[in-house]
Amino acid sequence: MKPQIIPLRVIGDDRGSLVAIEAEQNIPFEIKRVYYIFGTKDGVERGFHAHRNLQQVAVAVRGSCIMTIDDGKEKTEFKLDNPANGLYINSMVWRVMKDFSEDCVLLVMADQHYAESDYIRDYKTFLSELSKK
Ligand code: T46
Repeated sequence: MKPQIIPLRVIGDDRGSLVAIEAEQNIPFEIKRVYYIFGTKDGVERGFHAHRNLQQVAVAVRGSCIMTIDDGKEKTEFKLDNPANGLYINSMVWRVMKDFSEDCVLLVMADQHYAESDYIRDYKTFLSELSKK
């Protein structure tokens, strides 16, 4: 599956809104880890890596940011600014995050535990590993 926005159903009533995220239902994998990025300083860019095996879904549960996904051939920019949208991020894509609003809370669900060995933090290595796939 390519990087894409997954719409998350909003259950709303006169009290407000609720979104339920369920592994292998509206998220296409079993969730092993959840983390969130917040308090990002003005002008900061994060990411600059790919993952060898990891799949993730990212949701801006508050505020907004831009996530650029580069598959080695083309770059696609996704604006994450809606808690009812998840961005599915497959393995072997380079990601850069920027333009975080001051209030941005980016929630990320992952299908693997944290492992630094899964990261490719050098762009040339990323392209080289991609060409061997
Ligand atoms: C990704 C984007 C969207 C941990 O110890 N455990 C964790 O689960 C994570 C995610 C990170 N860390 C450590 C590793 C670094 O020492 O936290 C530090 C910051 O991580 P990093 O510089 O990789 O953060 P970002 O924002 O560049 O990337 C993160 C995720 O690491 C990455 O998987 O896809 O968010």
